[in-house]
Formats: sequence, structure tokens, C-alpha cells
Amino acid sequence: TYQAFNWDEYLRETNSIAAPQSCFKQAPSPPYNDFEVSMKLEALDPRNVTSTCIATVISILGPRLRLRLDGSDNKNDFWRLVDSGEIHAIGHCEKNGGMLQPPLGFRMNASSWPMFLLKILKDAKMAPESIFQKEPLGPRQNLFQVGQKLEAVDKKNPQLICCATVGAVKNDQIHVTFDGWRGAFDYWCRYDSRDIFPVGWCARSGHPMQPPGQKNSSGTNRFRIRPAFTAPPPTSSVSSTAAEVQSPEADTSAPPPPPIVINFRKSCSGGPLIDTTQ
Ligand code: MLZ
Repeated sequence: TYQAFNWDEYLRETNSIAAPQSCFKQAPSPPYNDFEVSMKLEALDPRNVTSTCIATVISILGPRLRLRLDGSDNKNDFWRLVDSGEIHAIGHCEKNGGMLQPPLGFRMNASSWPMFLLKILKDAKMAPESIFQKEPLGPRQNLFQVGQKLEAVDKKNPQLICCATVGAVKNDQIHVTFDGWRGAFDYWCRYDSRDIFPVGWCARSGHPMQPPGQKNSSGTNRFRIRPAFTAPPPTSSVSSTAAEVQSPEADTSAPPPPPIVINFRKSCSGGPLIDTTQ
């Protein structure tokens, strides 16, 4: 039978704490989702955020919407919270003096856009204004601390919200690391990203949550190694000359070994075991 991930137990086992609600740009209680599949709305084009486009709700998970821009293909779907500041009811753009734009990669000739727009809006099931929620105010500064647990969107599999840890904090950015995965999914984001949530958010909102991964060569999760290299934040001007190799996690039976610090010159290749693309 289905057993929801037990955060309390996991926090105890890993001797860690959850990042408090005050760290996040998320509503204190997850917003209701009154959207329905096939409803249309306005959304900023994620690939060209100066454009407002028409989008259709493709599916729904908790307070999140899977959206597809009308006139685009089915390979560029994206997810938004119902309280995202990047979605509005149809009419919002025009009310504010804007013009609806074709999505980047519009599959027809640009000259057919006005007719296409008329046609899709003619018998559209438009999402009513009342079901859009106001975007919450974020914290005024980055309050995250290294080691705190959270729930985070896996940007490579954006339908997934997964068990994660703050791996590093730098200025306005945090490094989101995914528990039990070897770093391939980790990323930097701003502290007020809408893709990060307090522990328990999935359970409270009815969104599925991915438990820690168990993928490693031995097939057990007892000696998982954290990522061997921590990428600098995209805006960083400081060069990284030291990378910390974190100690194995989730083994509560033995005291953790001391951290190992490996220093290497940026001009050197680290050898076959060091992934310099991370
Ligand atoms: N199908 C993928 C899912 C990985 C999800 C990781 N999330 C941090 C895989 O098994 O590789």
C-alpha cells in the first residue's frame, strides 16, 4: 500500500532540520486549485518572458498547472502555481495596454497569428479571474542556511517535487541538492524562487512528493556520496578553487568521517572521476 514519505522520521534519521516557512516565497497554506483541464489563460512565454501568450491547462497536480502555449508544440510544456505572478485571466494583457503574442516557435506563419488567435478564443473555456490567486510576498532577504531540508522541483523532470537539501548559500542564491541523487539534478536558484517549498508542502497541498533517491552502484542507500563538485552560482564572479566532498549521508549507525577538502587548479582536468560539467 502507498505510504506517504515520513518527513519527521527522515529529519530524525538524518539529524537535520527543515528550512522554516519564513524562508520561502510561498503562501502559508498551499492555495486551492479550482482550474480545470482545457481551460485557457494568459501566461508569459517561459522562453521569451517579454511575451504574453495564450496557454491551455493540460493537467493539474495539487496547486500546480501543466501549461502548453497555444500554437506551440507539445515538447515545451511548463508548470506554474495557481498563485504565480506569470499567469492571468484572458483579457489582462489587453487591459494593461499589451498585445497577445505568438509563442516562440509558433508552428504557423507569423501572418496567420491574428486569425489563429480569434479562432482559439472564440469557443475557449476561459479560466475565470476568481480562481487566480495573488502571488505571495517573498522574504526580503535570503534566510536559508546550509543543511536545511526542503521540497524542490526537479527542473529536469518538472512534474516532480523532491526531497532536497540546501547545499550552499551565496548572496541571493541557494544550491538545491537532491537527497540520494549524485548531483546531476542539482541547481542554483534565487531564495525567492517559486520552485522551492517548505517541508510538508506536498502533503498539505495534495501534490505527490518524491522521496530521496536510492540510486548508486551498490544498490543500497547506506553510503550515498554527495556531489563531488559544487558549481558556483551563475552570477558569481568568484572563482571556485576548492570543492568540498561531503560525507556519506543517511548512515546513522556510525559517526560521520571528517569532511575531505580537495583543492585543484581550474586549469587541470580532474581525471575521469571528476565531473567538471557540474
Ligand atoms: N526517471 C528519472 C527520474 C529522476 C528523478 C530525480 N529527481 C531528483 C531517473 O530515474 O533517472
